[in-house]
Amino acid sequence: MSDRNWWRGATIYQIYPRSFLDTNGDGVGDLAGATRRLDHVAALGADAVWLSPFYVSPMCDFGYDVADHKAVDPLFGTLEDADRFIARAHALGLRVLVDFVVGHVSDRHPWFRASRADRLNPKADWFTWADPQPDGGPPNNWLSVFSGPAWSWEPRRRQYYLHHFLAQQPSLDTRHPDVQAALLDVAGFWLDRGVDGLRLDAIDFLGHDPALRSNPAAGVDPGDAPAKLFGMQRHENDMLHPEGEGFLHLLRTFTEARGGALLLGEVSSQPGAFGRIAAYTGPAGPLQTAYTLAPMRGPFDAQAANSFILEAARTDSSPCWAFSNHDTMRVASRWCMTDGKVDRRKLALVAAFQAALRGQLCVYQGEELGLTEAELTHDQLRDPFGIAFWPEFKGRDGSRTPMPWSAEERGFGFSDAAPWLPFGQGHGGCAADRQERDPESPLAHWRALLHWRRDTPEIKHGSLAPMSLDAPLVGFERVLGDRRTLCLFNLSDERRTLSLEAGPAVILPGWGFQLLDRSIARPRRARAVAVA
Ligand code: TEU
Ligand code: CA
Repeated sequence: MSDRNWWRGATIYQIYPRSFLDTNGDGVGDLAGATRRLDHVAALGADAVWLSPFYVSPMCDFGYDVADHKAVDPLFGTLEDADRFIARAHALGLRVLVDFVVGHVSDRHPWFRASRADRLNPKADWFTWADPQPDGGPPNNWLSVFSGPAWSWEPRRRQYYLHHFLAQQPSLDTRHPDVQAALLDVAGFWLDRGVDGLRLDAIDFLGHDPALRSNPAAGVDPGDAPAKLFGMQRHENDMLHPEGEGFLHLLRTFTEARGGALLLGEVSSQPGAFGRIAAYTGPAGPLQTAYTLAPMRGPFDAQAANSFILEAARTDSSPCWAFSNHDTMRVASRWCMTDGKVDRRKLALVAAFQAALRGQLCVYQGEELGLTEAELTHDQLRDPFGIAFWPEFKGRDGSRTPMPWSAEERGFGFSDAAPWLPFGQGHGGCAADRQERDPESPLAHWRALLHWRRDTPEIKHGSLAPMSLDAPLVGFERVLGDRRTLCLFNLSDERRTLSLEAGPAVILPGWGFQLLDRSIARPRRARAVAVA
């Protein structure tokens, strides 16, 4: 495997720096803190780390509103701290991905300040500007993900500008050659500093209908509250336009010419997400891999698990599997509860399922500790998205609370000061140091899984053959040459027995699983029949 292919089958650990470790006592995690805890990430068995934004920002969207791509926000440290982070990661054998917010900038970014000044300046067309309707209203009905219209009025130009997210996050026109050049320059800046890849934010939003036609009304009622509001229309014209891929191809050509870099895309949960992953990451696609929030929107039952298995089996796609991140309810609370309590069997099963899939993995900080979604009161919320949709939807802060490192230490080893968000309920008891001493802990389990994945060629690099089992059992086989591992999961509380064509029956306790090395046992394909 050439060095350029290091990312195949890799586990990417996501650090949300604000909440990882605070080293200067201001209650906010920083780059020095992230560096100090990289040994935890390496010991876990990760291959790479993705750092969420740490650039200069007014923090309206906690760093996803970048005001200077080439400088570190003083809250997080300095450029030297970023260099030290990269050097330490490399010394530990970890690759580094930084977040690249390609679709928009902060309204305080010099690019937008220039663009909004008048209609004739050199950056006048770097963003999407449009005249008002005759009644003074916005040019069309497009909505912002973060509530309200996707258009805001700019009195200096007497025009509206497009923003798919906050009004403080004007959307760039990535079709504009000067914008493309400016973005490639940013990518080059970070590649020159030694980063190995870029996580590309919200790529489904890069292209829209050039004629700015309104979206048609939606006929269906989507499940969750934000989707309900955002989903009042079908996103036919404001996003998912093929033109959006143009810049991604340019970026790929650019990174390939510089020795290669991993491009990890973030795909929205709009219908057809896995088809888009295939388009982005297949043979003609611009990216090596991409994840979607789509699985995180639904339950984890046999039907859902089988649909993930089928997606992981596709040879025309290279998905990255993420079950938690800073945008969504933590997986422990979403999929792993029994009678209102975290069920360690479910935590272990979901982790094993994820770790056994074909593709790449994203593991979000705290997921390895089995942290639950924190319950916050309205006045504790910081996320503008949560504040806008309260109380139907509580936003993303519940997944962004600080890491508990030490059960005994003040501030659970995260900070001496009051943290920027409170700790989640019971998170002190989940502290990393306590789990270090517990061989049955989620941390111990994750470590074992990720090392197993790394050391088992068919799990890291093999193909995936789905098995057709009756619910509540699901399973698949991973195959590479004459190596094969059978991965079986029981998604129920009751013990199940499985008779395979060859070999003894397999017993799966309630919420149990088996990862069976069948390399030597037999040359033919297993056909399993479930027996209750
Ligand atoms: O997320 C894009 C995206 O579509 C999400 O905003 C999602 O719809 C939302 O979080 C609801 O769960 C990326 C980043 O991951 C997110 O943190 C940013 O807020 C967003 O882009 C804007 O940059
Ligand atoms: Ca700090």
